[in-house]
Amino acid sequence: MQKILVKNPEFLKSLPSWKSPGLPPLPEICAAGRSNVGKSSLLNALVQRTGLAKTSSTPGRTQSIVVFKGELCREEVSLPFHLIDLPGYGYAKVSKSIREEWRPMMEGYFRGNRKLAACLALLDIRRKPSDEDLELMEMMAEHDLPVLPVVTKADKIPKTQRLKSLRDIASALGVEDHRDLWVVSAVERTGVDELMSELFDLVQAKAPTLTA
Ligand SMILES: Nc1nc2c(ncn2[C@@H]2O[C@H](COP(=O)(O)OP(=O)(O)O)[C@@H](O)[C@H]2O)c(=O)[nH]1
Ligand SMILES: [Mg+2]
Repeated sequence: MQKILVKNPEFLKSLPSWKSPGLPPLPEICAAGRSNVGKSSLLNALVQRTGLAKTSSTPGRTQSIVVFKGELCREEVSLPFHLIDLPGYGYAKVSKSIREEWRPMMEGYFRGNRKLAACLALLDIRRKPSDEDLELMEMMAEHDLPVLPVVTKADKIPKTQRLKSLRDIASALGVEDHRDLWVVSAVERTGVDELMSELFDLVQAKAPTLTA
C-alpha cells in the first residue's frame, strides 16, 4: 500500500451552522457520531497531528461545525480538501435545547452538499449502535451521501473478542458483511492507513466534479 500523508493541516473555522460557510469548492470528508466516540481523535490520527482537533473527556459542550483544511498526498499527487468535525449527540447532560439543535444542524450540513467525498459514521466498538446512531446513518443515506461506517477504539477490546463485536454492530446496522466496516484505533493507529487510502481515492474522484 502506498503511503498517504496529509500535508499542511490547519484549523480554518468553527461555525454555529452551515448557512454561509464561505468555503472554496474543495472535496469534504466529515466525521459524525455520538459524543466521545472518537471523532476528533480520528481526525487527528488522519492528519497525524495530536491536538489539531480538540479531544475531550467531558463531551457535549461544543455544538459547532469545525472545519480544517489540508492536502492529501500520495507520491507527487496532492489533493486539497476540507475535514469537518461535526457536533456529537447522545450525551445525557446536554440541555434539551442543545439536543434539539443537533438534527437541524446536521440536516443543514448534509442537504444538497455536493462536496462530500466521504461521510465517516463513527461507532464505538464496545457499544451496540443506538437509535441515534441509526438515525444518523439513515439521514446520510436519505441525502444520498457516501457513508463509511467506522468502528472506533478497537484497542479497547481484546483481539479475540473483536469479531463478535463487529458482527453485532454490522447486524444492528443492517450491514451484511462485517468486513464492510472500517475498524480503527486512533491510539494504536490500527486501520488508519487503510482508511486514508480509501479517502484519497474518494477525494480524487470528487475533485474534478467541483471545479465550476
Ligand atoms: N483507547 C482509545 N481511546 C480513544 C480512541 N479514540 C478516542 N479515544 C478517547 O476517547 C475520548 C473521546 O475522544 P474524542 O476524539 O474527543 O471524541 P469525540 O467527542 O467524538 O470527538 C478521549 O478521551 C480520547 O482520548 C481510541 O482509538 N482508543
Ligand atoms: Mg470532538
